[in-house]
Amino acid sequence: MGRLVVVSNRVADPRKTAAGGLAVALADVLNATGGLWFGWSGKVVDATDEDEVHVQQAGPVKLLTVNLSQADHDAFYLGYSNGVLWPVFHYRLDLADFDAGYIGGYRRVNQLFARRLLPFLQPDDVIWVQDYHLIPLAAELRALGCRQRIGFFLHIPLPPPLILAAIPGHDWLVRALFAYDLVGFQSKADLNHFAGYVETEAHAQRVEDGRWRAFGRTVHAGAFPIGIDVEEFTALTNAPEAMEMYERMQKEYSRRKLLVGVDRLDYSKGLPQRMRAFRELLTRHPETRRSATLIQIASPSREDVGAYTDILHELEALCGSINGNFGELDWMPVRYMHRTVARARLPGLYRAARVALVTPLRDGMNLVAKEFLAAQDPADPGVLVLSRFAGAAEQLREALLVNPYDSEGTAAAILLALQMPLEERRTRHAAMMESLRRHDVHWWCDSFLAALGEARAEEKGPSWLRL
Ligand code: GDG
Repeated sequence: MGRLVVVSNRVADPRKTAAGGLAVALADVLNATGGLWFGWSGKVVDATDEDEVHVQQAGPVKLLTVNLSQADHDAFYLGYSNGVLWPVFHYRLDLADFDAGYIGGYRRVNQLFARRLLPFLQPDDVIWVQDYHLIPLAAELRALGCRQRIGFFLHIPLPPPLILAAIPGHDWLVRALFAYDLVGFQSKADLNHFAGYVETEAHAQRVEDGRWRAFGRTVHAGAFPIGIDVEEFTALTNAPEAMEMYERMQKEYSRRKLLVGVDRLDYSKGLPQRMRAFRELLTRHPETRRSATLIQIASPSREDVGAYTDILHELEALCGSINGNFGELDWMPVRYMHRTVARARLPGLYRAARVALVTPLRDGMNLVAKEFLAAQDPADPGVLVLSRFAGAAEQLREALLVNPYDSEGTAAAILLALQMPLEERRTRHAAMMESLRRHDVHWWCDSFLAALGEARAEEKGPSWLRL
């Protein structure tokens, strides 16, 4: 294949494993093709140097970044991406801020990305655009004459048609997807929502399985559930920093069973609901009181978005009240930390836990669930309690699947997890590991790029260019 050009909101150096997930996944193919990675530098500056593209060489890979002006950052990043698309795509219309000014900034930054990237492109490049910040990027590139293959992957869920239709300008957004050759989703549910929307709202024709025709274009769409690099994560688990963390946790909690939750502090992750389920467990099953401790890491995230401050306060109040009501001088039920744990130590924490609570209200995939499984000792593995609303639940059927809105049901599943016999833990873990290995992050990357290599959107006319 030609050179791979990745475009995402933020850029990571694929040589640094601390960058995690996506960077590790893309490193091989970026290195092999001498690729480019283009995105925002993370810097907000005066409008004057917006035209610059910063070029950094990372081995054979070029990292290209642009700065954003304050106004663009506020409208594009805080406003439209995280104030409209993130909440609505996670089914939270109540949290969306449909300020009419945001969409202009969103479009402006996508145009700016297209104009800045264009001079670096070669005719046989394959362009892979990542996530909701950049939905109209292909259409903006096409408007500038770009004819390369362009694929798009949505890391977050796509909501059902009627929820999507609540966004002013939803038709514009979906039309923009038809400028891609291939659109990838995390799950079959998301793909079905796409099909439902384009067939009802845009009167698209399903040409054959996996292809839809509308706006004079035929686009390919499919589900490509993202995975983790199982080998890399196993190596991280066996490295000294993680082992040391594991041993410290084992010693500290030798008399109790450890439950763990690791999430970005985000309202989609269901943290207050999780705390209520844990409180339900302690209330209904007093025998769990001194024998279980929940460690909840809530790593800081998007703190300049209002809804995130609300969730922080709600979570702090719940943890405080659980500890106040149930705590003893020598036992605190919840250890809550609003801090980031070093990536090298995370697997040690996962491995020391008997139970992981991964209970988002909605999640594209959820990689924490997969990392927890990969960090376990197969001879004595912990149990995954997983929300049925995480994309990962389509694959990890042997987890204890819960409805996070149902605190009684979730509490019952946590109890089952705490009491699960060794043999059953092993069987469930082994089955899920097989799925994790089969569909790891390299499979995700290879299968998307192979499908993109075969997908070529047919064009009937230039009407789709008019966004
Ligand atoms: C989006 C979608 C989809 C978390 N806390 C710490 C920490 N993390 C790491 C985890 C994991 C990553 O962050 C979180 O990934 P998730 O998949 O759970 O969730 P999002 O950040 O919301 O990601 C999601 C994903 O994109 C990929 O497509 O699965 O559905 O929402 O890797 O380990 N890492 C460190 N310290 C922490 O405190 N080092």
